[in-house]
Amino acid sequence: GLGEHRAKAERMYSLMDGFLKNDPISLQKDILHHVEYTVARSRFSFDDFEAYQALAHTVRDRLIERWHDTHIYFKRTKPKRLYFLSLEFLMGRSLSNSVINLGIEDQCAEALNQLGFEFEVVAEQEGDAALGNGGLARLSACQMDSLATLDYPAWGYGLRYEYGLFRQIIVDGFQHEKPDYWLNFGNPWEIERIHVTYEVKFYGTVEEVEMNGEKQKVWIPGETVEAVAYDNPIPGYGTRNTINLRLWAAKPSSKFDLEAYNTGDYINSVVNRQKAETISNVLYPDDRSHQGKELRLKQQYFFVSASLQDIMRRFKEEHTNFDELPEKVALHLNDTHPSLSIAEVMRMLVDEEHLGWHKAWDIVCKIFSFTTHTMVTDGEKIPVDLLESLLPRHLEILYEINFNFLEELKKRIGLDYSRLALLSIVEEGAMKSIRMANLAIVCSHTVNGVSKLHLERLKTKTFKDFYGLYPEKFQCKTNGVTQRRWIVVSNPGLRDLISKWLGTEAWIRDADLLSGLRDHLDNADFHLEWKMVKKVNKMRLAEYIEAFLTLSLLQVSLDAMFDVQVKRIHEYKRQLLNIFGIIHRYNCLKNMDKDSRRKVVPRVCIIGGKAAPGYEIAKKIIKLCHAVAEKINNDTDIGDLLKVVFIPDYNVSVAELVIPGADLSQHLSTAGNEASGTGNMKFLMNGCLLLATADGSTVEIIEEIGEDNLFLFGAKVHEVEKRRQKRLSNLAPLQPAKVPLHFARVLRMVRDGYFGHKDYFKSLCETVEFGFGNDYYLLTSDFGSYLEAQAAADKAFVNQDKWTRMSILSVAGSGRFSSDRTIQDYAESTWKINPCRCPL
Ligand code: Z16
Repeated sequence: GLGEHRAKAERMYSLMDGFLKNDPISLQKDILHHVEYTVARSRFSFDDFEAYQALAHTVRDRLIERWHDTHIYFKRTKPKRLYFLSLEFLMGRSLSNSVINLGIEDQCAEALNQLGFEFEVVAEQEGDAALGNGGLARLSACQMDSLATLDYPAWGYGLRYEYGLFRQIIVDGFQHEKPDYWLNFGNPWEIERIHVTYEVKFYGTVEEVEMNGEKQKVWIPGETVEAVAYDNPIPGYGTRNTINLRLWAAKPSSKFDLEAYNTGDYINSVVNRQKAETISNVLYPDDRSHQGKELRLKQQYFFVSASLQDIMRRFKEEHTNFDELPEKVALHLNDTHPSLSIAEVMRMLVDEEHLGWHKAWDIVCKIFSFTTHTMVTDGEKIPVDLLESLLPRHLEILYEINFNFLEELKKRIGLDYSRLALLSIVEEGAMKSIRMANLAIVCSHTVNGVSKLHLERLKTKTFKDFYGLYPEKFQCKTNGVTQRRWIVVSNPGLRDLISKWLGTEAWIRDADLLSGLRDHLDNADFHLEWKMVKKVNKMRLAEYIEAFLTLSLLQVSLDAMFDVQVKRIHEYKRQLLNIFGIIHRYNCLKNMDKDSRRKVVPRVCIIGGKAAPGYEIAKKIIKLCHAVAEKINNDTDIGDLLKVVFIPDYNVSVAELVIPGADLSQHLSTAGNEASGTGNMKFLMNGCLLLATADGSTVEIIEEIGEDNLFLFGAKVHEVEKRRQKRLSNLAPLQPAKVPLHFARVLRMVRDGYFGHKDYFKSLCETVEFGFGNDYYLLTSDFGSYLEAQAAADKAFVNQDKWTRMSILSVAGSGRFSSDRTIQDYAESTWKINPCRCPL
């Protein structure tokens, strides 16, 4: 009975001796314990990596305690929960972030010190968790940090890819891809839940059966795979709350290939079991193109099915009536990738729970919300052929959803078939397919854009027709990044400086307080300390560059302006504009006399980023970058005045090093192409000035810091369309006089082989030439304005006082770009969830 239960609990408690302690001595004991019993090394001899492992396990134990308390508390209070569904999470490293959010960084550092280790060195041992491509995936990671910190009862769901995003190796200036087997050295940050498993089914047929006198569809699947849960605790800052990121791995089911066993083909059936594991094997490295591959569809459904079984099981443990689902469950679709969830929830409610279609549809339309991350209309599509064989029942459900939708639509807009065809979830034609965005929009109660400009484009272009139908669905939730990782973890010097001058650390939970830095804008001591912090970060970055590029014995001067462009390589992000600008700068330097050269601001131009393996033009951009670097860096006539560096294998932990060390950062997308951009926010938070177009979230950064506080250039969104049309209506190639002279010269140098590899660069040059690529991204017409912005940056850098003021004002204006603001907005206006703070 109850008494017995209490006695047992008390006995357990006395055995546990309360919670784990966080003083340096206790931490030290735990570290040594893990050295001996987890890592199985001698406590008298272990290296930095083993120290990392032992410390990671020590921290993990503390995370588990809080994780448990949080989930017991959630279970008891039964709040409405948010389920954040995303196929990608770019978590990076966990040690520093966890230690900071747990508030035990000093104690850990001291514990390690006494054992003869240094925290920074130990933390460097950790590899990145890179289960995502770029902005979208890192955004998910920042948002998990904010959800935990703001005490929201949220779960993240994702896939535990065995191979994350490929590692980029540069050989002779060319990108090569190497697999990222991140689990090789173990992963202390996950908890394997061997008992949390679900069967996920594929293929087979749909049959109609009689049930209680009614006809009912049932899916007879042909293949079963098992999903195993791996839990990744996400600690909040300044709270005990620690939420869960649950990632699924595929394992062969005990039912797998039973047939072959029975027929005696033992060896082949064991070999075939491997097929199941390949589902969660590898992350697709294309950040925008959708290829309609079966394995990708399998991944999506595997993820959706396992997550929804888990979510429904939890709901049914706490509630009995599906009418309560919308009050207790919010499902968020991070882009279209998980939108098969819609068909899956319908299938569960109709086929398994036997709700009527309309009742089920009514519920489904109240639980989903959707964020889109793209400006383009040509979104994700799933070929009907693929669905028909892999998920036959889901295809039927999707057809029925579409049929009902179109019937409703006809009542509203009449028999306007061309409009109906545009809005339809099913695309007819040579390759009949399901338009995932249309599905997500029709069924979600909210469709979110990731910046004001993005939302505006969604309303007037991308989803114009849907906006006409459901204007109330369309909302803006401008992206943000977490200041915990992007200042506290990555820039400890700046963290201390900010806290000292604000007189509080409260900005770590409330980024709006950063505006208080404006009070010290004219303080000379503050300026001095500010410049010192940047200098130290530049030194760290310089060391890294020099260590990486030992072959060319590159040295970089700390007096130079560190100018950085790091992000995925894409034509629309215009790394090519940057390189052309560098070549132009080189030409100018070559034509200068000694006297003029003395007045030049030295530059270190740093470029980094991965190209999707199949994206030929992006790969040529990387090669061009190396070819230009080789020419310029080896020109003794140029010396320190200009250096070009390509940083290989750009990822989260490289970003943590590069961003704080940058003076200037470049965000060059042709206006109207970058949905938001989040790199700009990270640089802003680190006191780095922006050189940017008026695109995505930069427009809102300007609202916060003013046009004078960054280097703005290029065509505005409304001008881009006009220029494109003008360019196409020109029947003859642009007259040389009309192609800005400098641009023409730079282009000619690349085309004529000044940097070698003439044939290889031909198609790259053609993207910006008339009659071929037609310069779709308008490099030609933006080049002049780009050079002017660069000149303005040079001029500002000479006046270090002015530069420092701009830098301070950047950080002071970055508060709005905290993901805490984004998440609070989502919670209140989209998900309708409340904080649920676990008591101490
Ligand atoms: C991605 O990272 C983004 C969009 C997309 O369609 C696919 C991927 Cl993998 C990015 C956007 O390009 C970027 O502007 C935005 O800041 C980011 O998603 C987060 O919203």
